[in-house]
Amino acid sequence: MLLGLLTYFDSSKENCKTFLHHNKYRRSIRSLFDDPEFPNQYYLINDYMNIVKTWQSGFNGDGVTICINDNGVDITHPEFKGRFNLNASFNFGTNRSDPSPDLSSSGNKAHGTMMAGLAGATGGNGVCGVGVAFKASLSGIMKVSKGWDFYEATARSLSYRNDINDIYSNSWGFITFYQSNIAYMHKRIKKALKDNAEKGRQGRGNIFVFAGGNGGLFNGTCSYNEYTSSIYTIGISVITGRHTPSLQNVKCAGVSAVTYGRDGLDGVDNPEFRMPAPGLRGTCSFRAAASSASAAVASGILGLVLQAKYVPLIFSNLVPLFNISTHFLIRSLAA
Ligand SMILES: [Ca+2]
Repeated sequence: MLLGLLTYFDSSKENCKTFLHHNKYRRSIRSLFDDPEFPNQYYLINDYMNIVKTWQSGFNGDGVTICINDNGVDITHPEFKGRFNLNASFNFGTNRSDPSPDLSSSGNKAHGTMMAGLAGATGGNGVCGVGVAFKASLSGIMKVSKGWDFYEATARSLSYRNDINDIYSNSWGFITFYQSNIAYMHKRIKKALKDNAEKGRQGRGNIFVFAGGNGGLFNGTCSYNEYTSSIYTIGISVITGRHTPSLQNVKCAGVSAVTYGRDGLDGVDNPEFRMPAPGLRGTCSFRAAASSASAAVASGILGLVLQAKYVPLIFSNLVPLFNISTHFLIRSLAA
């Protein structure tokens, strides 16, 4: 680091000025919110995804509803106060609208809560960090539970209140042989995605974001993942704070974009690459990682873009490739 700085300052006076200007800019960004972990949210602070500039243009997700289709969301967390829409939420475990996980038993139940925070945690409340679309409405689906046919429940989860939910954020997938993320999609689920991408949101089309998968260490591919590769979904992979692909990344043509995230192999305490997000019972967690996290960040970005209804933004913010999924995305955004 020191060597890097010396080299930088040694190059020219102009570079030195640029460096100081850049530092001043970053300090000004860090003062935007009083949330204690905001200064550590490198993927927001570094502004490579243009998120801060988009905020400063007046876009924060207001008026957009992002549905976290996951293992439930702890709606009592202060990061969601006043912005959680139970009318657009459903719990397949209880058949009620409250998607909060059952905290009376053990298990990893914070996943959906963290994803909701990455997409839309409140900014400026002095708690934990800031979500990308920090004024979006949030909803949650407790996805699948006992008593439901998996395919039926998944199809319903991707359709629930498609008149209110604009974006369905899906940070889940399948780990199969050789971590290849092979995922068969039942025809009922295919129909739900097609119908909603074409006709949901009063005919403007719902947006479906899916995590690319985390089998990269095992040479996994998402080519056989019908969820990521569907023409009706936006598949998201992850790059790290080192500006390199996560070692967990899977690759395939179905991936529409990457966002900054955290490599799951990095320690949760590494302050350089933290992704603070609400945990259960009012806590602040640093465990969010890999393509789950990047998909949630992408859902937040799409929340900003949907509010802006400014299609060219997506090319600088999110989508480097034009493929048929992007066609449906642009159609939804422009409607
Ligand atoms: Ca906060």
